[in-house]
Amino acid sequence: MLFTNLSIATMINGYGLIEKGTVSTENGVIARVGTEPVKGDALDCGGRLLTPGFIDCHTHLVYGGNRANEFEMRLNGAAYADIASAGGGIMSTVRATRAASETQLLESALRRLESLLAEGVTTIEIKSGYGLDVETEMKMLRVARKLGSLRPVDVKTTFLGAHTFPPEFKENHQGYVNIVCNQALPRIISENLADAVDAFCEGIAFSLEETKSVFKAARAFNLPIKLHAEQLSNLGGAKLAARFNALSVDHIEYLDEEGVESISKSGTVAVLLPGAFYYLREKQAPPVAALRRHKVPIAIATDLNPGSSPVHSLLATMNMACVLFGLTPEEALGGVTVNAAQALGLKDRGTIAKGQKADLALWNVERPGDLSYPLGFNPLAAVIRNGELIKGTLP
Ligand code: DI6
Ligand code: FE
Repeated sequence: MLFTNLSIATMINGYGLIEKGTVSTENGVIARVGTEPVKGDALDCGGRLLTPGFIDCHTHLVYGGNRANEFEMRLNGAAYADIASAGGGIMSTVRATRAASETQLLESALRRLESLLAEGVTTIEIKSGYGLDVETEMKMLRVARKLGSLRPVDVKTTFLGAHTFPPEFKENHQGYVNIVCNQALPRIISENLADAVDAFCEGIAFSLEETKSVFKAARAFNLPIKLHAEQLSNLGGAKLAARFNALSVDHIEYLDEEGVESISKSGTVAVLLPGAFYYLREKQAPPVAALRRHKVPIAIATDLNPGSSPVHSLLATMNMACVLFGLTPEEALGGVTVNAAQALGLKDRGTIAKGQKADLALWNVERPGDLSYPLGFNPLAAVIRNGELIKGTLP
């Protein structure tokens, strides 16, 4: 394929904008990017913006039930942590997910996935973590893998058995840590169901020591790690994750300067999740100034989940990252492309350059800043994946 008259946000050094640019693809990868006049039949894109395909690097897309009732409870004064302690929260989704068949999980997840795909997403990460027993965790991961075969999207799966403690193990944390590390993980590895391991390090979930056990087990199997860290308080999870060379630490509203320094040294990506901040009406924003000072790559993601972030739009997430966290539109776009790829350990996508995977989104706008600016407006024109048109129409 050969495209001309493009405004290309290559996402190399910021927007890396090329005006009146040309892109060609061959065998599923980008063959050429430049401004030279093209020979042969090129599609004139009328000055439209071309970006890398979007990457949602943190979702809990597969789950049973929904939690609209808790949304109402919170707006009637209940706190997120109190609902969780009373057996609601994550546990209410665990009950619904355990009860759901694989087909039911697949059907509900497909509907949610469609919303993301409608906005140019070509790669998505999906976590388990609403099973909290070996069978259900594996069921979730199988469904996540299957989504990638049913829709034109690359799915990266993350085992989040350490999301919280199931009621069966409320009084026996070590027993559950053992199940996660010694029963679930080996089986998940043997069936190739996970590309990374994650944990929720928080007062209402896994302690620092418990998180460390999970990281050690992941390392023994050579799986990269990620961490839900410093979302509601500062336990030092990010520092621990840095010691294990984590791909990313996610949320990090309560991360301090020292923590920022340690993830900067380990090359760990900071994944900001403005949807959860918005829904929980949090007050403390993540330390964006410190992240910039220490040159930590910033990604942003929907955190799509039924409790803290029923957000099904990466474009809305970009807008929220700008309005709520003060990211620039340039940082927001980097957050769903180049840095999101890094948060998943993917080197073959997230920028527009020769040799990169030809996953591209064409937009009915002329400037990249236009993507973060509106709320509830989708200017997508077309999506190309592996060099093939999979959505929309080309000019
Ligand atoms: N932090 C979150 O925001 C989600 N998981 C986590 O560890 C919320 C999960 C839920 O409330 O269902
Ligand atoms: Fe999450």
